[in-house]
Amino acid sequence: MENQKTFLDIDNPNYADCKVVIIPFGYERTTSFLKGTENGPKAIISASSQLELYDIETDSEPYLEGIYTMEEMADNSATSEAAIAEVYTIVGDVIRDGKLPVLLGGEHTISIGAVRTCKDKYPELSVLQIDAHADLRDVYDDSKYSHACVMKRIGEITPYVGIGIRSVGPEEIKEFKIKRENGEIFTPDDFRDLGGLNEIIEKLTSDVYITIDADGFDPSIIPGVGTPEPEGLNYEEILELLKAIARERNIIGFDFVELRPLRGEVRSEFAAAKLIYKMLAYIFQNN
Ligand SMILES: [Mn+2]
Repeated sequence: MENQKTFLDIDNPNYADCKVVIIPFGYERTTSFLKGTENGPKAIISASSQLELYDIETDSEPYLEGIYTMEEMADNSATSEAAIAEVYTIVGDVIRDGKLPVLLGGEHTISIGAVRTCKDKYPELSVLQIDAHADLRDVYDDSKYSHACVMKRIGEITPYVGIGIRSVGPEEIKEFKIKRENGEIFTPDDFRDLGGLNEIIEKLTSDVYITIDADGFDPSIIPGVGTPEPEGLNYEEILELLKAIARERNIIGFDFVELRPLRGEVRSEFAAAKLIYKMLAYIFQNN
């Protein structure tokens, strides 16, 4: 793509000098309700040009760590399995280069490839999921790699904890209840009833990959999603959780998926871009 914008609209530094790699991967094929997540990465990157480079809370300028933005590489004619394999390779290369991958979707399916490759390098991997949906279906629309099956597949790779879950289908109820009972899934109410965040952090191993589905947030904060489920987590709640994990654990990569930009309404992508930059501030503050 010619003259593609970079995250924060900064000139791409030399790849070798960067600690962070932004990977735009707007793959969209199995989305259930409303299309448009293929434009998520472009919208987030475009909105990021309006961010200030200084973060007040951490008194830092995270971009000084070096942020490299790759070109968009998703091919929507590819099967889900092929897209997952492509993400596996791209994220794997970034991890092996000792850098932090930040994957932008696209539909949630792509996170499977990222988790698989992180698990290769970090056998003690665990995953934190922020999402409105349990995504625990074994098969959806005849596919085991639908975005509605993503946490079922990820759970087969490595342990995970899901936060913000408030939408569960009949075929997911049994597993949802077991995981909720075990403290591996928290509804927004469960999350708010916790005395602190330790109960979540204790479930996470030393090396953590974070997958953020935009619909985990309340739709008043991020309305640009396919299924804007009410009663989501607010921005401050998610920031507090991410800050605590960055302090207590080694975050080895993260993704932000399922954002569906709305015409004439930049709130969603701006909140996403700011959250991503905040994550970088928290991660490098603790390194
Ligand atoms: Mn979701």
